[in-house]
Amino acid sequence: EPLGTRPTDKNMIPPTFTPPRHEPPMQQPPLPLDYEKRVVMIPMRDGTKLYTVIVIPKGAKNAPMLMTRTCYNAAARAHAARTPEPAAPVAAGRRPGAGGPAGPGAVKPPASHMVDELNLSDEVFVRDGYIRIYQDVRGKYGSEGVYLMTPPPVGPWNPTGADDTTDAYDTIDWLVKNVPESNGRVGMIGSSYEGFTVVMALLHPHPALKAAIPESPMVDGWMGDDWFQYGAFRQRMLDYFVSQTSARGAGARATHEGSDDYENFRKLGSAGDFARWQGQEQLPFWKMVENHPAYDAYWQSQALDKLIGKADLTVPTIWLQGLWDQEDMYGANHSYAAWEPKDKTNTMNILAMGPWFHSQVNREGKQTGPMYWDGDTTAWFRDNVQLPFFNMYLRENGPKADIKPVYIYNTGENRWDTPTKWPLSCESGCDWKPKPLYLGANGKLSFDAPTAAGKFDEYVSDPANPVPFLPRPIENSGWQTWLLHDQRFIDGRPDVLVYTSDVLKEPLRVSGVPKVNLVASTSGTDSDWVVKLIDVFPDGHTSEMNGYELPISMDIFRGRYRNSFEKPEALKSGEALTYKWDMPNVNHVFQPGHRIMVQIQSSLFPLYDRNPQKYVPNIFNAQPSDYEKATQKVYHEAGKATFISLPVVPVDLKN
Ligand code: PG9
Repeated sequence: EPLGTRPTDKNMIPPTFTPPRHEPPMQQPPLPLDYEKRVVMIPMRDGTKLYTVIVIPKGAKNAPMLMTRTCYNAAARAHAARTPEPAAPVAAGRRPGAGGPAGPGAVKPPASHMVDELNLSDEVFVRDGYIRIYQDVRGKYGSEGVYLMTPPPVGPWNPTGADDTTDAYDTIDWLVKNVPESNGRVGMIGSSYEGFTVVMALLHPHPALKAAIPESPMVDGWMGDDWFQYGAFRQRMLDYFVSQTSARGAGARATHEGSDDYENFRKLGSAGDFARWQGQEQLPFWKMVENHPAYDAYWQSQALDKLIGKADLTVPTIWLQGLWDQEDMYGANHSYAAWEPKDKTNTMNILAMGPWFHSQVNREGKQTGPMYWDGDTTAWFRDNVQLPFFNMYLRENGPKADIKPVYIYNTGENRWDTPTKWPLSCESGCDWKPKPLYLGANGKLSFDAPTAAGKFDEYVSDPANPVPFLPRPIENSGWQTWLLHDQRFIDGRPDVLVYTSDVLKEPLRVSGVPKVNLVASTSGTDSDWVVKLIDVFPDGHTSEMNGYELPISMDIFRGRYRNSFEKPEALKSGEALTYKWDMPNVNHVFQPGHRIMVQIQSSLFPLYDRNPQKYVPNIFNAQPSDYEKATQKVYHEAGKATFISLPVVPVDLKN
């Protein structure tokens, strides 16, 4: 009998079943284990069985269950087999994190303690006696069925009759009946794709699902999570299509010709050309993306924040994401906003935004890029928010916890703020109103609206020489923290406009969503616009941050979607047009001595595919001859003011 399985139930793995992953080898396991691992195939309503690993502390009784549904290999996720830690705090920096594809941990022998067998992010729950469950989504790794990546909910775009809502429901139903050590209460947690599966479960939750924490969930793949950003395509995600959908287990490694993706993508033309070169024509997911470049019914049908808005709020939920989340910056806060009107007691729908990159909540949180925080912000969050939150709802007569409606890190003052609602400053319904920060002549940025006529700045955007999002060569390093990268590497380029405020004499606090109002023209008929809000650190000090240009919010917008995300239109060449969009949330204090900077450019390459700047119906099929230089003008004149509406609040505001 393989270690970790106990075939005592008809739903346990039949003896003939060979899981595609290796179970931990039997060489000298450091017995005895203080936990038991059961691997079960849980039947769904359509007969498909899903591979599920249930890790139970020895002697557990009445224990809460915490589940993650994953596309990243449940066997490996439940077998991090971390090296036992020396004492904190030294240990914290050396611990491997969770929340991504399985690493080499998958072939290690089992750890003798459950706390070492599982991930860092599980530690608080293991120490508290939780049963931890990992399940492969249908069609991945040990689970039967067909894998559709982030499948739309059952409906016109998913006729299979099953989705991650029904699968979560059926799994929870099975768990409450078949895990006698449990108290019948289930929580769900997971980041990114695993966060997507949590959100799907919330659309029609099983009554035993008592609390949920979707972390950086992928919610709307077109508006701002993973695949597109306001219509600009994240072509570097093409590799993910290959790794996820080319095999049931770990997929193939996508081909790249050279070591610099800037060159790899530029050379091959459109993102479509690159995908075709990689052989993606064989992958159904790529075909869907290729055929749906705009925000049509396909994408709208799977915009989970819109569906959350229509669902009843019955499960207390913490919507969590990083303030520098380079992959899923959109989903959690929009889902929070969608449910907020239904949270009559202000206790059920909670927003948490830490000073983190994507999924950092499951790793160490003392530092993000160049920024050092006040202690380990992620350990603090897991100990002081996640655990008491789940304990309150997943234990019988769980201890009442003082969970705040909002946790948002103040990245300028290095502390958690816990206001009663979010945002603090907005056009309507907030205590404070935003203030426009205007571009002006001679690269000036100020709160004074421009009064002169005929003022603009111009640059030539050349698709043959796009603005890189990181210094070249662009490989994988730097990905997690690129959103915090010092923007000095770019601000001397002639195709990047830079506007800077005077040195601040007083601190300035911003707490909410900066909104772009860009007035610009292009000599082409389509264009991308990138706007960055930057905190410029003072120079001349003995600090690593001397003169650092720290982006605190940035976004790209594909011009053709100016009037409609669903029906793109060519831009009128040479006409000053207004582009409006919301930037990612900020909770920041620009300190005295700092300056505020805004940068504007027309590409962020090769993260996003190039806009040919000549309107073509589908940019995935743009031909080399469609890529044209364009002269871009950004206006800062009376009646054509470009500004960012900053969510300013009083600086002495407590929280
Ligand atoms: N951001 C990753 C992802 C989620 C969903 C779809 C595609 C990619 C992730 O970290 O899981």
